[in-house]
Amino acid sequence: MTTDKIYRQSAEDSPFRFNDEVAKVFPDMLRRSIPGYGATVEAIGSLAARYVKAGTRCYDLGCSLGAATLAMRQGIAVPDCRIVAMDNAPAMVERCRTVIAEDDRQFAPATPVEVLQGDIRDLEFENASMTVLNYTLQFLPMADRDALMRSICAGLNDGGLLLLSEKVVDENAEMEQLLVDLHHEHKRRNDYSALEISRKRAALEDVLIPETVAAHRSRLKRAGFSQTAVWLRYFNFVSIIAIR
Ligand code: GEK
Repeated sequence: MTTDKIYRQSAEDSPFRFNDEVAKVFPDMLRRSIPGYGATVEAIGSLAARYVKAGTRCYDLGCSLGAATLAMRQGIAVPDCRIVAMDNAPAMVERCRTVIAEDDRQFAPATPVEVLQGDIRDLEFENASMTVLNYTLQFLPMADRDALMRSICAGLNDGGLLLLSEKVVDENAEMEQLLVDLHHEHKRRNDYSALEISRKRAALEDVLIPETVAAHRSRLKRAGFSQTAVWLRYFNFVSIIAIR
């Protein structure tokens, strides 16, 4: 795994982009930056084993290098399924295709994966039993989030599952400050310097727009999901399951 050193030297203050430099170090970046990321990927496998139905599709939206896709593929216990993985960053898609091809070669898994380059806002969802938005919705303009969620819900079969993970913001300013501090302390323990942490924070400003847990849950309800639950929370990182 290549170590993420992007903000060690970077003097420029350009906004964060999912480019080749980021794609190269991405597994290390997520592992050291998102508390609970590994637990989330593991749960995606367990949920796939429970929720994916024979003859249906699964979607991994903002798939990056395909970590959630691989977890779903390993978890699926029924025949005739297909996973559609999409990302709009060419550097991510290129590497993701290599990762999936290597998995195909080594394990010859039963479930095919199609890796598409494109915007998830343009994707048409159908006959889905499981959809994953693992830390992706937060990068979409606020105005587009409701429509995407409605179309994801409409494309799920009854009883189908959405897993939504997001960085969130707390309603209470004091609690929010504490959670941000704890997250930064976590990053310090994972060998990011204070300068790297503050540079990355500035680069993500206006790129990653977090919402409250309540806002996410009410959007899910508006979109047509019948039940939602927060199954994981680690500082200001949350993972929610929603059933259509
Ligand atoms: C994982 N899910 O490892 N259309 C398609 N892709 C998009 C869009 C869009 N409109 N906006 C952003 N992306 C992954 C991690 S990373 C999370 C997801 C993070 C893509 C973007 O290119 C990037 O690859 C991904 O969403 C977000 O489980 O970096 O914090």
